[in-house]
Amino acid sequence: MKTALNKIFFCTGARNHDLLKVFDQHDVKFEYDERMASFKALGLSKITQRPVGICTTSGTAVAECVPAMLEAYYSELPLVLISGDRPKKLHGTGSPQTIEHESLTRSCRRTYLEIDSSELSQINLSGLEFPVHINVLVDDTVPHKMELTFHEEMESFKQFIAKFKKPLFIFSHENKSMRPFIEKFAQTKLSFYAETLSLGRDLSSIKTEKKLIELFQAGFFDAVIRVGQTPLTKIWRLLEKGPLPVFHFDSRNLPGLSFGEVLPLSSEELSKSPEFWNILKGLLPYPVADETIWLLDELIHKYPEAEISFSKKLNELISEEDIIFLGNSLVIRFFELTQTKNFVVHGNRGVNGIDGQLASAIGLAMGTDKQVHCILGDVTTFYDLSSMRDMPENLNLIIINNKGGRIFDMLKLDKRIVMEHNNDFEDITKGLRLSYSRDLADFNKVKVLELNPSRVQSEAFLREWQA
Ligand SMILES: Cc1ncc(C[n+]2csc(CCOP(=O)(O)OP(=O)(O)O)c2C)c(N)n1
Repeated sequence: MKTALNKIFFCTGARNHDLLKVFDQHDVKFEYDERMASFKALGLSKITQRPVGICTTSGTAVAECVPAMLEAYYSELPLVLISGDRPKKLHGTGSPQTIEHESLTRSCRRTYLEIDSSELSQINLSGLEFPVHINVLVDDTVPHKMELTFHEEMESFKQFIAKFKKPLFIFSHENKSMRPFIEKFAQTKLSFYAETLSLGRDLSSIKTEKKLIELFQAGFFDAVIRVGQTPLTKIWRLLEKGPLPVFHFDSRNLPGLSFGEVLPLSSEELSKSPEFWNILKGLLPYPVADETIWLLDELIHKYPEAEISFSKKLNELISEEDIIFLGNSLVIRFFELTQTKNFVVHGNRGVNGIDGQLASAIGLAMGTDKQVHCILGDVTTFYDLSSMRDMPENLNLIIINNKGGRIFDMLKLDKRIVMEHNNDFEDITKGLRLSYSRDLADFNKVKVLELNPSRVQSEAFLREWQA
């Protein structure tokens, strides 16, 4: 940037990752809690009277900066919030972690700039009125020609289906269980991938995301039909590059992609629609042999201390009677990968923020007599530490402490944003008078169970799994 910032608090995320290079010449401090980081920035700007930056990923991360920006606004302090955002064409579509950033800071900024990532290095802060919010549109997609169309009638689906022979059906999640719909769909013998939050994971005919991606990349499918809200699977991000036509059934009337045909119907409405089931009769079932589950079993035996193996063990230990709350990022992915039981699973997948997850599980537990198991990563747990003071009787917390935001390792991003650490939760939990163990044998006996997967085994597992 033209005017050097006193310091930049860089809050880790995939969306703003590419902006790191702009700050090569700056004093960068890595953070993962935007609320705290922006208050640190505030304190620093107070004492130095010079602009201090906070750079965040998209979604709730931006909202977490609002309290410090408000304080800066009324104290007239030079805070500069730089948010990484999805490209314009994805705004308002419900695409993963995409929300309206501009309106979030309206009451706490004096300058708002919306720029392309290539323009960030040219920004000159002198002369701007503080606090400043710079929203940077980071584009990682290849432009494509497919369109977005909204429909009201099932006839549009009939016309869509008529063009294809091997569509892939993806069932993601809704605010109610999609299981009754998925049970009915399974009888058609058509292949489908049901995510864990659909509550029909165990019924999925395509057993692993690995198989799904293999088939997808081999050109096995000729179209995609999605029922539910924006999916979690990696396919969704691959689809944005436009390789296949997509039909969306989403009661929010959101495509979650920049293209496709949308019909605002929920799985419950589809279940009751004779037309929908009649249309499906025009498709011939195509069997998918899924040998990846054998490989998964083999690797779980070979690497018992790997994170995926811990996930499998938790799957075995948790009763189908209980409720599960899953945090981002690897936690939910690995749980889905190893799930074979009929679980009731919740997660905050509206905009995928890692903030407030333990608090969300606390609220969930307050509304049920059932036992709730909240499984979170270490960074996600640290983000919501103060919630630990108030854990209801029927809630236990399982922390998968893999010593950093390992999702960024998986995505092969800059190592610095993993924020590797050597912390554990033992003293914190004991200080809060919560029973604690690191031994899986104590599952259901302690309030907080911390699991430390072996890094070496986790990496070896993934290497062989992804080969
Ligand atoms: C509020 C917010 N800030 C930042 C992010 C970006 N983000 C996604 S996952 C992640 C790290 C999560 O780490 P951890 O909880 O340890 O889980 P792991 O990646 O190891 O599975 C971050 C910082 C986000 N989703 N939400």
